Amino acid sequence: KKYNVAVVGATGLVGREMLKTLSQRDFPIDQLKVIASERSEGKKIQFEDRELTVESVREGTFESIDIALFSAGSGVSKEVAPQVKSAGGIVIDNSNAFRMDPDAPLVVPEVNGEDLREHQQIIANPNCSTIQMVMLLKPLAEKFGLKRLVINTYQAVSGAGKKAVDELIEQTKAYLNKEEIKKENFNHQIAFNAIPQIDVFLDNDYTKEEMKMVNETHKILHDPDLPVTATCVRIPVIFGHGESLNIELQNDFKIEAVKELFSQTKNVEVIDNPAAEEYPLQIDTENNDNVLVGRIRRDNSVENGINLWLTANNLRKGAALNAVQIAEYLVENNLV
Ligand code: 11C
Repeated sequence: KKYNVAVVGATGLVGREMLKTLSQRDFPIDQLKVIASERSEGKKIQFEDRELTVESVREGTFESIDIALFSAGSGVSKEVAPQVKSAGGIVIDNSNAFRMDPDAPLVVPEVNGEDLREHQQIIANPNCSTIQMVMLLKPLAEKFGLKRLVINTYQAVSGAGKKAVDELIEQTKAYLNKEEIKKENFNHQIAFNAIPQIDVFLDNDYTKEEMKMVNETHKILHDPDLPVTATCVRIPVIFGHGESLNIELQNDFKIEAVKELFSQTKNVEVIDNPAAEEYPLQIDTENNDNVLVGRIRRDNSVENGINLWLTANNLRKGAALNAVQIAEYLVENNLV
């Protein structure tokens, strides 16, 4: 069987990656619609041997659509996703519009794919930095139990979209040429700098990105009481998010057993050879869909503590690939 698929936000960084991923993974597509804002209407997008024309949302756009992948911001999702649902289709939404909605499963297929069985046509794709992290937390939770988690992120500018990538490149050139640094997407200079703010500040002085990591982790792991705290930092890297995790486990463990556990976890790759100075790098994620983990070592300051470092491609496993994997799970389990 083949499915009618729409990509909403098809001209953006994640939207393009969604199209690429659908093709690379041979998703069974019959009709394919590429949808974006009116500004992009009429643009052509090549998908395999099809030349697609970008449409904007109109009456009837979603009439025959089985699955719509959204990555056009939460405003568009809130407004347009209900239209897909009432036309009978399923939405897989990459924005934060529905993540905390109790009716919307928030899913990383390797971690909580089973939650898709209860879907009510709107499914949320988690935040990129949450996705890569829960891929490691799930096996640890199952084998040793989780007690507390401290997260520090080192996030790529592509998480903030194409214009943010351009801004890093322009600022870098301007800095090297001793020209004026122009700021539009980031409140502070990002070239040759680190900015300890991702998304807006909330009343508790954490940023929205930091609270996403807390709340989404609770929901995905079905562990709403797990103590989690995060500091999220933007760094001048284009692709690939890095994270340093400090994890306290419930039970005692051997560090070799943790490495072994990760090496047996699907779509996780251990790169951990201090003697050869080998560990995951953000640049390693450009053409690698796995979550890369290394620097795995015991935290001797607490009982049952681990420190580790992980990287993953924020546009692929952190966004487009995870969304397509959700679609694949739906198809494989007759949930469309
Ligand atoms: C960033 N994590 O790196 C963000 C991008 O809620 O889906 C993804 C925002 C989201 O800026």
